[in-house]
Amino acid sequence: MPRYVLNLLLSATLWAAFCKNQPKDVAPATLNADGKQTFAAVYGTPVLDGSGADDVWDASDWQSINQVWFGINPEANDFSGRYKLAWDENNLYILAEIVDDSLLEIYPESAERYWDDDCLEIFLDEDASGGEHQYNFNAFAYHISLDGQVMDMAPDSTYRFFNDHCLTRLITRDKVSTWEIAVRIYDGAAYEPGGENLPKLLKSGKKMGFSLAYNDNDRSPERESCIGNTAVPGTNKNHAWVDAGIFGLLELR
Ligand SMILES: [Ca+2]
Ligand SMILES: [Ca+2]
Ligand SMILES: [Ca+2]
Ligand SMILES: [Ca+2]
Repeated sequence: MPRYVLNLLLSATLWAAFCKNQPKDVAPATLNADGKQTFAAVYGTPVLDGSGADDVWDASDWQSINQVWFGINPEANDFSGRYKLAWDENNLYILAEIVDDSLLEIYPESAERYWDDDCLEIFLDEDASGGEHQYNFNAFAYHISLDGQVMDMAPDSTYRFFNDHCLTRLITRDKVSTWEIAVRIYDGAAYEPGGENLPKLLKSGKKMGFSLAYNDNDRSPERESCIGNTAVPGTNKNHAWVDAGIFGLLELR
């Protein structure tokens, strides 16, 4: 059997292992010939107000956040999530709708253990190179806290704020939080911490490595689950924070 058919079968099997929080009105996952999950962002500029009432969001399909990367497989009222993607010349835009029964921030104003607070994680590999990115900028792993702070690890293995990379408006009504985020895209190979880094101008047809996840903590010092948008093969699924090779492939349409 050709390798790409095996890859497709493997990915389809992984994808079938949905967690319990599969929303009903999301588009099915699409895979390319290498078995890599693919995503598309539509062109347009939303008003960044924490509401999805924008023409560009009407033109974009919901995608699911339903792959258990770490911890428990949550019930739908504990966690469920879906998102849309858009872009213009200046930003990638993410609209994420997250159901979480308890919003928790136990490490406020701290860059320590930020992944154990409720937070959205955006993984971006600007040149889709894949590869290791734990202590370099080959790819960014932005952890966005409930108060909009953005954290990732720097080459000196400390945690740093990257608040100017992602601008977030978050509105929570009852148990539903709507995150509307503008993400600036940087050339990781040229990125200097504290330097004069200019975001890239984006064009139609550009491809980037991309994944999205939510860390859910409701009641304890540690998160109970991390749920991603990308099917990860193997037993260690909590690997996006180290390996850009498991990201999906995003195309700007
Ligand atoms: Ca909006
Ligand atoms: Ca929860
Ligand atoms: Ca890269
Ligand atoms: Ca929570």
